[in-house]
Amino acid sequence: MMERIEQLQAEAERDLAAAGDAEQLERFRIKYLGSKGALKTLLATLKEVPAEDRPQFGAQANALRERVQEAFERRRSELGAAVGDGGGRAAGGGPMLDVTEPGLRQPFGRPHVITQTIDELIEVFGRLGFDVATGPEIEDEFHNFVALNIPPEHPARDPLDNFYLDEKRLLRSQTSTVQIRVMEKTQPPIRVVATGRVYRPDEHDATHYSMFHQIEGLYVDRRVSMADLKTTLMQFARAYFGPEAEVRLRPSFFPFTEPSAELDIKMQVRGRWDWVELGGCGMVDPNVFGAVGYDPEQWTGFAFGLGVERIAMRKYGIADIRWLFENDVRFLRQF
Ligand code: FA5
Repeated sequence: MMERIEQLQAEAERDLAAAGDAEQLERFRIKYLGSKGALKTLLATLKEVPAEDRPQFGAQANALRERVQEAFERRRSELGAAVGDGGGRAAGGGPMLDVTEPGLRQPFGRPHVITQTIDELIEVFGRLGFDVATGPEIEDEFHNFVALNIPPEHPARDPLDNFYLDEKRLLRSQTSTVQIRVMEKTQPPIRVVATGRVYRPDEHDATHYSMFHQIEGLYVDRRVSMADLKTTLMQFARAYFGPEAEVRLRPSFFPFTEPSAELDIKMQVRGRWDWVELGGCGMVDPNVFGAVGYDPEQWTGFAFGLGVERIAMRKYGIADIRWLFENDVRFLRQF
């Protein structure tokens, strides 16, 4: 048996040295290393070997196979022959390229449904003539409250109802801050929308979250009226939700608009159709114009601030705001 191993080694060395091209090399591979090759056959004879010699024979046969495999690979790289080893490696050890094989599909990401909604809203308001403005998420009391005619004793300024960072700065609780920032650096006429994140320590439920997005609108010109505000919001609702959507304006109060209203929409939350508040709106209060140095005798305007999550919930039939922020791709992939 041991002679058989030595004999096979000698034969393999001779054949390998004689293999001078890719074809001969492949023939060598099949003859010695293939699934029905000489080395497999040799190992298959193991059971005929007497039990006491079997471990030694097995070890020698395996060692031979390894030596032949190594010698084969050495020879193949010497020749640089264009033959594969069937394991995805080309001759010479480089990667084998099969141009007919289907490619690996990379999973594509997509914008979050809130990002998509914001893009759609900017597009709709763009058609109504509104530019886009931005402002910081970390704000000072002047822009979040003072300039918006919200006095120090107002409950909206309560530290428990806001995320204060220190004495003077907080995470903005509304995008109305951007109204002030835009008016500080521009003269009327103004027609802008601003979108972004706002923060409030509200308890989470089906329609409330502690971080959410708003879209703010500001229109300042001469002789702007409540009719312009109503027309703009109704046209927006019709264009975005479709003519069948039920919306209403309801009288309300905000320190920075007078008169003020809430925009409500009928929608399904947790299986029930009900009026849900989309946002506030109104005619810009003269005190706000005063805070930014506009003459309230000359300029008039309207403003609105709507909750983007609520808009997306109505548009896409999402019954719970919390689903938007759980990062469950099975949910998010639907949009
Ligand atoms: C405001 O934030 C005013 N700045 C809106 C405004 C702008 C009025 C311009 C007049 C002129 P309010 O606090 O009602 O208003 O919030 C507006 C909308 O944000 C709500 O109607 C709702 O759609 C959304 N919203 C408020 N709190 C939450 C919350 N915790 N989670 C999700 N959405 C919320």
